[in-house]
Amino acid sequence: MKTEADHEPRWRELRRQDKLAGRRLRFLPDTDSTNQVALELAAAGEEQALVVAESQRRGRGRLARSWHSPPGSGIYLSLLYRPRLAPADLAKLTLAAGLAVCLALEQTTGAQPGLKWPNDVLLEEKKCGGILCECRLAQDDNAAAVVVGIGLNVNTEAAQIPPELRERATSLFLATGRRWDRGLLLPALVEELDALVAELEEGRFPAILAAWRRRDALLGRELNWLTPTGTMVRGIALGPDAAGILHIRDSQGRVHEVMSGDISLP
Ligand code: BT5
Repeated sequence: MKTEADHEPRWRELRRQDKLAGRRLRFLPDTDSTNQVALELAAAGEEQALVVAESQRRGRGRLARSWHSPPGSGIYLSLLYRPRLAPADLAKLTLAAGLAVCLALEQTTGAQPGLKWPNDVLLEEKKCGGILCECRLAQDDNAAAVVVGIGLNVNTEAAQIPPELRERATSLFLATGRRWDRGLLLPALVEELDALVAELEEGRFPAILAAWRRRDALLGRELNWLTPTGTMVRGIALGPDAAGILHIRDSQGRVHEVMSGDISLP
């Protein structure tokens, strides 16, 4: 069996580094949640932060869900920004982060990931990554903070995926049949995300949306939307609109704006 030393020389180097992309890099062998650490740094007044963990005990997803974060195989990353964006732009930031993951994967591995609104990154129709954006309102002299959390299954083997997720989850290793150096992917992720956050601040969401839509794995497909009130709506995905909100058209031709709730393929 190949050891980490064989296939991840850059990752080992990175773990010893204290800087990446012009910021201090906090590399934690294990933590509850990198998003939690970044939010605490925001509360302590840090302007920006970059937190990476080898494993998480309580990696979190949206709506109190969890993110399975075993050691030695995934990237668990949180970036703290204080962007010049309105609170309503948070949905756009989630889409921008998903696109950043796709661009980083495409450039470093040649893989062709898809996106599932609002925050899933897919390989071969299965989830390999997820985004969780959390914010902290402006306080005292500090501008509002946004933490962008990214979880990505890189060298995860099937046995490391909990049985109940195996049908729906995959990793870069499982999809491409080879192992990847997370130390190559991580800088690419940070670089792409920084670039897209800057684009958002410049009001260039339309360009981000266009690139997102080219990777939309749901576009034109029939799906189920479980609304926040618990009703199921079946419709055709029309893609996200200029505000980042998904539209779906039901069989009566009615168009619904999906702001929250869960989307699944029938
Ligand atoms: C997400 O939530 O997909 C956001 C995941 C964000 C994780 C990162 S890791 C770094 C940072 N620090 C944190 O604490 N979090 C962020 P959501 O759309 O709610 O999806 C969660 C669902 O995905 C779970 O309920 C499972 O069904 C599935 N899931 C959990 N772990 C998975 C994994 N490793 N791979 C694929 N699917 C997973």
